[in-house]
Amino acid sequence: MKSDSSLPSKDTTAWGRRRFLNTAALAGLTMGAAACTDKESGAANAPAAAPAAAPDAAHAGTNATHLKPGELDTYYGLWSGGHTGDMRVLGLPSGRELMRIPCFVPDALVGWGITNESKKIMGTKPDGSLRYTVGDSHHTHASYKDGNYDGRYAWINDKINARIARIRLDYFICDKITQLPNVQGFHGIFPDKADPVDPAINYTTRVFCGAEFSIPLPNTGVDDGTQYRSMFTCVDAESMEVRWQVLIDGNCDLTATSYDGKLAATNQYNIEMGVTYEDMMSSERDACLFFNIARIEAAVKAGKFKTVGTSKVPVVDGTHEANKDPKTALTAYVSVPKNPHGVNASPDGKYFICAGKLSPTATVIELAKVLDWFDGKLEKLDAAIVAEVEIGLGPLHTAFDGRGNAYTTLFLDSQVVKWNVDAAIKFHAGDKAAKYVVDRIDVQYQPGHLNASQSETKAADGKYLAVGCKFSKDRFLPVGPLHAENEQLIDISGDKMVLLADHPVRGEPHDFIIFKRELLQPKQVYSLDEFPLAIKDPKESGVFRNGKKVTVKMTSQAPAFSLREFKVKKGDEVTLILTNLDKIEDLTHGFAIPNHNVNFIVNPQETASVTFIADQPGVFWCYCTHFCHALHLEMRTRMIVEA
Ligand code: RUQ
Ligand code: CUA
Ligand code: CA
Repeated sequence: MKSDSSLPSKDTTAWGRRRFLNTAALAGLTMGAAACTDKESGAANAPAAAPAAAPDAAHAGTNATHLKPGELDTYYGLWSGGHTGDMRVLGLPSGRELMRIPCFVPDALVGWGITNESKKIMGTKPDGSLRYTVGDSHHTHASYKDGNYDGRYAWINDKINARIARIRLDYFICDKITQLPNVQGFHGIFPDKADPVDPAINYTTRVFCGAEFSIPLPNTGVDDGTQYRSMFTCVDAESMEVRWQVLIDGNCDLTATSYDGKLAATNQYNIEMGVTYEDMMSSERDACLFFNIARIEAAVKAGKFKTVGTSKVPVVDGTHEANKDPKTALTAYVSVPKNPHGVNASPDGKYFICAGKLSPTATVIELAKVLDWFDGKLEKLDAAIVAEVEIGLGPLHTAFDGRGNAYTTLFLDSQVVKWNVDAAIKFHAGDKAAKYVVDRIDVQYQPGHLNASQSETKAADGKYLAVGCKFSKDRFLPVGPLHAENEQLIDISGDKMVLLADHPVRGEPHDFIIFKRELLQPKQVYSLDEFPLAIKDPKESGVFRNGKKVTVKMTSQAPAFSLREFKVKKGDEVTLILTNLDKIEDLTHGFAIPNHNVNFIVNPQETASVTFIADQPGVFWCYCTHFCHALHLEMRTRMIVEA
């Protein structure tokens, strides 16, 4: 990586960058077009790459992203936090980060992984310590009603430990985490948008999870590469329990769901089930694998399942071999060029679009035709492919504007390409005059995910597009070897895309969603009744001993804790319960105990508890860590540990 040096270089022409990545980053990967690809495509006769232009005042407005002091954003963005295992909340179009909601990894601000309540959600070992302290979140999606976000929940994945976390969008907190059994590399995640059978259920009740890695099942230490499998998992949106799993061929990458609730899909690489790198690339085409949700649930109900290992979760057989008869098939393997990436549902409800990654194409699959195949009305499943067109090098993910256009990231070209889905279908059908590529814009650099405002809802509004660029190189002040990633904002309201802003983000967010702020009604003060341990009156405060176990009950009201001091004995197991009785919005207190690894906050009307061993005699000033009052520094209490 020498050529792209550590110094902010001026020598960063688009061609230089592309050559660099084409030769270095994917060295050894073939970029040839796969079979069944439309060649002399609209890509060739498309408009040349637009320069990263200054905002076009006509439809962008020079200050579109600059809010005046006190002005509020019009969109929420929910960003995956990557390695920090949290969900980040952004305001758009400003791009300001408003909140981080910890899920998979401890967080020192709120005491996530410190309080008993958060540890219970995160999961602990028998000795009470956290089961996991690392995470790798990629994808975040929210619950639906009537094809739009309903503001109840969002979900986020942890790839490392196959965990799915749920966020309550009323309080912006993680309230449940479930570890999926018998899978590794849990990657794609998508809630359903309706029930496949009951039309009254027009909202999310399931979340689908794709596992990327194949493993021996059960994974008991016997290594036989021919026996590796992965699974597609359904989690109940309310209980967060695993409902069922489907045994499949290939590795799941991303996940998409239809608006009618009937179909879910995962795009797959490694349909050939290779274990080594070369084997994973051996076949010309992989698959977009469709799941017939109603049939799978009927099979589970009828007892046509097995279980794997110690898990009780029903597992149905979705392998290619077992699902050749469309009339009974639970799954359908629609072919796509090999090693594809993202699959995205168009907001008109008609198509799933798979990006080619190694193939310079996007594949458009018509959902009605997939359903026809399941009904025995379509002879060849691949006839559901209504377009497979060239769009540029390294296509990864697709977003939509609600006006019939798709926007796909081109990792190798460092561009976003805007293309028209209907025109692509016409071109594929033989109308070679159909110009489906509408516009291209350079982004900085190597984009992965992108998403447009309301893109994955029926209310796609075609205003803003955010692009998660994996490399930022020269776009920010140099800060050593680790570079920020560059989340860029693009105005897509006009014919031509207009780059509006760069935003540095800590690695590595991957995916995100953007939606209108009216769709959320967050609460800013808790209710005491949400917490079973709440201390509702300062008079209930005190030290309560039961052998070596001591419970300390305390309340906070600015600028004081209800106890000026409390006494315990060396060796006691102390559980400290703190209720914040302040009712005023924004009046958060913190509680830190020196030398005991304790620090957490309590928001207005919140109760939290910690348990620790008072293992050293002495006086310890427990102090409020959250600036709350003119006398915040005086807001303290003493823990006296008697020898
Ligand atoms: S993946 S950069 Cu983890 Cu979402 Cu496509
Ligand atoms: Cu309470 Cu600072
Ligand atoms: Ca492959």
